[in-house]
Amino acid sequence: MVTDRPRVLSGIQPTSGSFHLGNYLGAVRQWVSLQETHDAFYMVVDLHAITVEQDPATLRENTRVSVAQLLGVGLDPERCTLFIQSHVPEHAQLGWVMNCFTGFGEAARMTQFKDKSGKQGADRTTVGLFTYPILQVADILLYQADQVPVGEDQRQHIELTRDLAERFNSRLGQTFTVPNPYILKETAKIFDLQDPTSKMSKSASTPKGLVNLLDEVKTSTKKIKSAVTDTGTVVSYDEQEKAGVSNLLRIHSAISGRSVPELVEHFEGRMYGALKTELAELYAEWVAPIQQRTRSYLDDPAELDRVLARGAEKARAVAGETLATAYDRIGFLAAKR
Ligand code: ATP
Ligand code: LTN
Repeated sequence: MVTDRPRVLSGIQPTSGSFHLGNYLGAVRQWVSLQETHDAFYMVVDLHAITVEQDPATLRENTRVSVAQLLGVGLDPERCTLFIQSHVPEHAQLGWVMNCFTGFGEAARMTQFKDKSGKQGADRTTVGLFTYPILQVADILLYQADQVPVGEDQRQHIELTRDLAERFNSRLGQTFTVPNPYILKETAKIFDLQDPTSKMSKSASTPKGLVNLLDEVKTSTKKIKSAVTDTGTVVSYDEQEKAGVSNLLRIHSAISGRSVPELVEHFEGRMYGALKTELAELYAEWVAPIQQRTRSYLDDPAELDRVLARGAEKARAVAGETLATAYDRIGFLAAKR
């Protein structure tokens, strides 16, 4: 499809049986709305997933569940291109090229690598985890993406993408679009419900503050109702002094569509319990149809395969063209058929 819409591209890892509320509000929700206005490419990044050890059967299952969930939350294969990263070999190919354009020190400054490798120790850290952001650069540049909808934690990787695109373009001629991050301030960082100073993450030390979209609704509503707040009583927005309450207000606002000031007024004279109970109810109502749609996609593997085959074909058409141009600029001798 030829379109003059700006292009967006993003990816999510199939490293868990369910996306969490941070993934959804920080990134995937924007994917759904951007498919209406942009030429949108979204992928499940299984090559990135193996930067930490994966059990093969679980990876395969989580990849399917990820695709089903993306459809379940509202991605429409008629409106966007949805595919699996490993179905498009150009990612690994351009990834190698980008490795050769990245300084070792430059890669070593990536904070997410430092955090993750620090947690797991040098012996358990793969070289793949080190070059992870460079593969992400290739993901983005292959599609000439104008914008990349992600959460705040990905900002540095998008900066790296910009730097490498500019470096390649200035050395070898205009080849890649220099992308911008698309990060919505209100939902850029959703915090853990038990530790509202840390981002909600599947690798948190305890799952108590993590809301997984596919968990039993009762489990999640319980977590919301026991979210950590503070010793005050007045529902108001203050990221420093009331991190927990502010996080709940932001989540409420994103799901209900009501602004934070409006919610503060709505809860005037009521205590934190009222906010938690209302949010738990709101969440339950919102997530039920998502779970149901996800399940129905999982029950139809043939349809899922069709969506992915079409997605890979559309993605390869774009990625192949960019890779050919990049190879030519680099000076690789063209393979004659
Ligand atoms: P996690 O921290 O749970 O391991 P991740 O960032 O390593 O997640 P993905 O699951 O692939 O990896 O993340 C997908 C998207 O979700 C990214 O755009 C990321 O920025 C976003 N995201 C992850 N956690 C949050 C959060 N707590 N708040 C906002 N956005 C988030
Ligand atoms: N590192 C990202 C996932 C990712 C991505 C991408 C995001 C891989 N490739 C390309 C945007 C564009 C993360 O969310 N952890």
